[in-house]
Amino acid sequence: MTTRDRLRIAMQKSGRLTEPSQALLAQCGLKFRVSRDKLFCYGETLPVDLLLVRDDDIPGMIAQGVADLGFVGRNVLAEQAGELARDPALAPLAEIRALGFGGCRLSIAVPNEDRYESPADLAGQRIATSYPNLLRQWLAAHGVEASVVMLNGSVEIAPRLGTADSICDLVSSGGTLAANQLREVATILQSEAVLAGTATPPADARGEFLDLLLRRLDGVLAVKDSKLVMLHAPRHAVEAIARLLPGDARPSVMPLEGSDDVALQAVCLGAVTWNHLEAMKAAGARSLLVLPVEKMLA
Ligand code: PRT
Ligand code: ZN
Repeated sequence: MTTRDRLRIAMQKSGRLTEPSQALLAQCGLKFRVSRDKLFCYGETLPVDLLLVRDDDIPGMIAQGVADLGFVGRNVLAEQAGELARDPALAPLAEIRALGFGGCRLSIAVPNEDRYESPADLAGQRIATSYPNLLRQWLAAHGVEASVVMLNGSVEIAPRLGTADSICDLVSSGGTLAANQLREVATILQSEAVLAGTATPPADARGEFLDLLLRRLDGVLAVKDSKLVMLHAPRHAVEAIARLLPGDARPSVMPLEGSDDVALQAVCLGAVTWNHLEAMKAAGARSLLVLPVEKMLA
């Protein structure tokens, strides 16, 4: 077991997850000094440092103890975790938190003109993918025998090149599939960015920093889609207005001096739309304000 007195988080050096991962850490109050080679960031506000690497290397680095945590797509973690777990010298991995960005799905897609009614239609096909383990698991679970063609990139052109019959790849908008005349027929995994770590947290000082980081992360994630709604209203209208707040919000009500009106405020989960505001106004609310919420400590 490695021991260190600073926590190390691996994250993607440059890619889709880089900016949102860094923004999340900034919201948790972490600031970093970037090394000259831009591969290491020294934590200035907490003993938490960053390693900037390729996303594919992150699960292995955590399993080897080079990093304690990582921001990585669930697709990458799930693809590698099983294989890494077979090596007794490596620490088993776990998804510690889902982070709510980098959303996508790992799906099977077939040429538009091909018939597909059930997984059995893939029997005997060559399926191109960068996720051979997840694909094989899914095929086995559906009792389908097909051959898996491992490709590291440009998976979606394989059917047109004739190197595969169908594919299994990440999809978000679906634009890339459509541009390649492919149609999504089955989803293997719903993915998003996750905080990955070891199944057992470090037993030394890093465990404390991990707890602190998780408390802050939870405070940020809990209010990520929340808004603070503030308004004035006659006391008798409060109940009706409270029912119109989105997301089962529990408002605080404060008397306004020298008047029968009250001030109401509530943290609402989910979108607060113009329709919500107009309905509350019709119920007697005035001076409505909607503000973003940055962090919360219960
Ligand atoms: O260099 P490095 O190895 O670190 O980066 P990378 O090129 O392997 O990863 P990167 O930055 O492309 O993706 C990092 C992670 O972002 C992935 O592991 C996923 O968890 C997540 N993610 C979210 C996606 C997408 N959305 C996505 N759309 N990863 C890839 N794509 C691809 C998709 O396969 C398609 O080819 O983007 C293309 C556009 O998708 P559509 O459906 O919107 O057209
Ligand atoms: Zn990668």
